[in-house]
Amino acid sequence: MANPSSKRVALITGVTGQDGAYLAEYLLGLGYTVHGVKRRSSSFNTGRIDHLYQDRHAANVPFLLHYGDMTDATNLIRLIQEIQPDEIYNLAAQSHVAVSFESPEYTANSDAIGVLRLLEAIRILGMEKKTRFYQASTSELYGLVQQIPQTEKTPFYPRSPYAVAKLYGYWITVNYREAYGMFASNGILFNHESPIRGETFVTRKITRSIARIELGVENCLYLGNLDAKRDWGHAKDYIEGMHKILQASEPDDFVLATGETRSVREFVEVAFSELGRSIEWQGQGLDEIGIDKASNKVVVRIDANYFRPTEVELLIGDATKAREKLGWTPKTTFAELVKEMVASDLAIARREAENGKSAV
Ligand code: NDP
Ligand code: GDR
Repeated sequence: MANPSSKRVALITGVTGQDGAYLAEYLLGLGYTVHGVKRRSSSFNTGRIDHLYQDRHAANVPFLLHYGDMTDATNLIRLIQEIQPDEIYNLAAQSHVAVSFESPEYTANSDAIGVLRLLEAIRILGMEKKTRFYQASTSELYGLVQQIPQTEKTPFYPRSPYAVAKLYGYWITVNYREAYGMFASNGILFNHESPIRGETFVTRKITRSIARIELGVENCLYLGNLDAKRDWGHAKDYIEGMHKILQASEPDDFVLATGETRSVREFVEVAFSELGRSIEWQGQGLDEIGIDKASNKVVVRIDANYFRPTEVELLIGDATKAREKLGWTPKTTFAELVKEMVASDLAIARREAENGKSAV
């Protein structure tokens, strides 16, 4: 399966996720041959990339999927040997912070040791000089606020098993770069969202739920910490940054962020305002409620289960280095992001209502 033409070959782990889907589409548009690693699942898990898939029996198919798992070194070594990628984008991870408190060992296995498995595979196969490696690092590394805005030089203080696992991933990438001269880079990406964001991350949870409230198929949105602040950008902008990181003249680590921060509470308000609704907050702590002023109905409540044992309260990134060295800047504004997500979830909720799928 070695590269039959001069086309560049990329391997994406986590291709079925939000970023993997956008990145695969972007690289195909640039003329790459793209190989994606997907996990075996008992039900279809390729909904985000089905539109990219072509019959693999046709000649020169540019997009190919392979079964694989970050916890299986033999599988990763074999895939890299067969595919001979010029670029590897390691996006696969148990990426949910709250879930990492429930499954800490699995999270460490996939998100920390998984990175090592890929780097070792490159080394074992003697591909250190051929293959460029991108590691999906995260603003969760900053955790407990040390300084704002956060830059590549800000000290890390991870606050979840997910972030601790990603800390290992970050440093093992740096170490392999320094020890073996590999082109291995970290993108320290702040939160990025889109209409295909996983439904349990807070932005998508909000836009999906308020669309269903609008159609009367759901009554109330249940949330945890409304005061956490995040630097939210659009995933499509961020995957372009990933690609730029691997095209740089030298391997390095880069923050990608918008430089603006907003609370979960503000996200809720802006999302509801897209539907012409205005929210009034009453009460405090676990008893706080959000009331839709027009209907006087309670549309937001607090559920203690959505609080985390340790929280990351404030993230705001400074992407100056990426702007200056890579020419990367985010294009989508916060208002445009929320508008797009609400519109998309409204369309989905309408389709589900028409098909009778959206019982409360
Ligand atoms: P998603 O959760 O949408 O996608 C994660 C992908 O990883 C999915 O394709 C998932 O497969 C796959 N995966 C999970 N575990 C394994 C495993 N053991 N073996 C193989 N594949 C696995 O995440 P995003 O697209 O949002 O994020 C991409 C990467 O970037 C992640 O590493 C995340 O931690 C990181 N990141 C994300 C940010 C964001 O705001 N989105 C910010 C900073 C970093 P399946 O579809 O089968 O579940
Ligand atoms: P995060 O994203 O933890 O930043 O990790 P998430 O959307 O899950 O949480 C953001 C903030 O919202 C608060 N919150 C809730 N979160 C969820 N999921 N559900 C709720 O009901 C809820 N209520 C309040 C959270 O406490 C938190 O403060 C994401 C992931 O994509 C990671 O993989 C990535 O590394 C980071 O972004 C950057």
